[in-house]
Amino acid sequence: MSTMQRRDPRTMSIASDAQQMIEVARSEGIETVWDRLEAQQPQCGFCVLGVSCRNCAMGPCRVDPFGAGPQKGVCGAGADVIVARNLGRTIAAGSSSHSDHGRDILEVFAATAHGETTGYRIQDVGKLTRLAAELGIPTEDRTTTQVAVDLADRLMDDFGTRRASLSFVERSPKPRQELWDRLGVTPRGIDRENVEMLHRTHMGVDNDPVNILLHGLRTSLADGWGGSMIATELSDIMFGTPSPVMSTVNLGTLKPGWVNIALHGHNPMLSDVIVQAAEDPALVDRARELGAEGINLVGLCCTGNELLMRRGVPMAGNHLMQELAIMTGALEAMVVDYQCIMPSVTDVARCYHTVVISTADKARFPGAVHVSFDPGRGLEIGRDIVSRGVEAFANRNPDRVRIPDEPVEIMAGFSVEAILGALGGTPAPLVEAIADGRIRGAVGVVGCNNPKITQDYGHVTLTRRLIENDILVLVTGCAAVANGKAGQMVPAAASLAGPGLRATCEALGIPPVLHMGSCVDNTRILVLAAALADHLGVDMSQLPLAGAAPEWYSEKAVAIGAYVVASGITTVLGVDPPILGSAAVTGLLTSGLDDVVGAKFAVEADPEKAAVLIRRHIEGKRAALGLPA
Ligand code: CUV
Ligand code: SF4
Repeated sequence: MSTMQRRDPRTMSIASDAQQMIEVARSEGIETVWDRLEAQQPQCGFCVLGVSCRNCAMGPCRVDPFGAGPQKGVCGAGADVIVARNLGRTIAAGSSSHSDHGRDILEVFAATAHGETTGYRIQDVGKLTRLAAELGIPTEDRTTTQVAVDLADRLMDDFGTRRASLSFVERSPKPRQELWDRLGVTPRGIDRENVEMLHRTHMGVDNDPVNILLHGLRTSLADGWGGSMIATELSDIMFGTPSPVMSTVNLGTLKPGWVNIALHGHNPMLSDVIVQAAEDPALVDRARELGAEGINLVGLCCTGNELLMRRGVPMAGNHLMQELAIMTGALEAMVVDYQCIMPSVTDVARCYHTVVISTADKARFPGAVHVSFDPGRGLEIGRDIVSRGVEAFANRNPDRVRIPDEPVEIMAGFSVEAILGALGGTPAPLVEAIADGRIRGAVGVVGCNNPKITQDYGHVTLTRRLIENDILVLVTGCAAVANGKAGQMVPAAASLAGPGLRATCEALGIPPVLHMGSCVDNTRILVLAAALADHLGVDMSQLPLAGAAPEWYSEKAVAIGAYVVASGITTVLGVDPPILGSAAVTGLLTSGLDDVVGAKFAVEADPEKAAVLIRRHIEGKRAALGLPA
């Protein structure tokens, strides 16, 4: 830890709440993610390049990237196969994570349709009806329940292998569907593609790196146009389709005299009933009895994004804030579901009065209290969890409470429905603004924090440079939280944008950086891109669009990047993926793919340079469409 003690917190995060809490961690001697990254140095050079394999017990094997040592694993696999297999498995892990989340939502939706849950209902009947009609499910003269049961059945099928393609693939522009068919990458079943990837990457199955990578695209498409999209759409139906809402963000959302409960992870199905439970007068009374002013719920990571988008619940922070949030000494409970929850949170919580409450049977945390989620008793479980948070308030040590900073305002809630609604129900005004050059294009800035990058610097800098140059920015996940903390997500932030984007935002009263939700909600960006392409009668790859994941860390982010590129949108990564040990794989992803799917990956760690690269890409797409320079 010694070198960490000397590192300037301003090189670790640009967010002042994080910088202050890093000092607190040091003074208290509590280890953080940054300390552990330091302790791992130097990280394995073989793994960094992707040329290590432990897929079988003849290994583990490594290929010498300098050519002197072995060039093949024991089975005979060279660097290209090893790198491609590793990447394929990473995509499958990310895609499986999103899709399993989607299935969990679908199961609760199905149980709700059958009247077997408490605390759940169909909130957006209009969206249910639209979705059913889209999928050819009869809606006339039928009850909401009947339609919901059929919709659930239909989407359950998407997880298996009963049809030639997934339900939502038809939402993509026709030329894109035809391209996927020609390439043989149209996803068939959500589970199937993931399982097939595990099969292909077993020793001695798919030994052609290009063939593996094509299936990698298919696997990712089963996430983007499958599992994740199901998660988004059904969450909207059950919890409400987001519409613009004002809230606040950063650790200042924790309130000194209140019971503070943070909801962390990714799945809204339990957190949504917890929000209902926190309004229970009996629990609020109990909090007051213990001397608190009330119950304050805040979000972390993507569960937080789900709640912020739909209910305006304040957002305590993104990925790298999870340990620091506990160190405020003001957090009674951290309720976790799954994904991106560091195992270290229970270690940090042990130093405070914070109770960590795990809720998913598939995601257990030694040291946490486990309250098993059961949608049949949703509300009751929600109350139990909130009550544990309330009771923990009695153990709070007021002398250890250090809440840094005042919260910053943020506007969220930009579902596709909300964006089209603001535009008068059609993408036409946005397409016109892009066509005449007031808005040059749009970029999805998405993904995580990674301690290898100064926290939020990549997200905030890239976004700032893009909006300054009249490029509309759509954000999800931790990128959204980063931009929110930096004050770039309120309508007044239009003044940071170039003249064309600024005028458009001011006319509509919206920020130049639109919060579109959690990581599964990147599918909203796909749906919007498809709507723009259809309106212009072109493919998505022809639009002046790009994706960026400046601070990505997770396998899910790799799956997202892959489906975005496979959908025709070039994507810039801020952290090297472990592929550089294979010239063939690197060449395909960063150049060859352009000829195959009309998009590719680029890697650029410096967000200033990434902004230039993206602007050039967007101007190139505009020129090809004959739009004014
Ligand atoms: Ni899903 S995947 S760190 S919380 S965005 Fe945040 Fe978002 Fe990455 Fe995780
Ligand atoms: Fe080594 Fe081949 Fe086994 Fe991988 S699959 S561990 S390269 S023998």
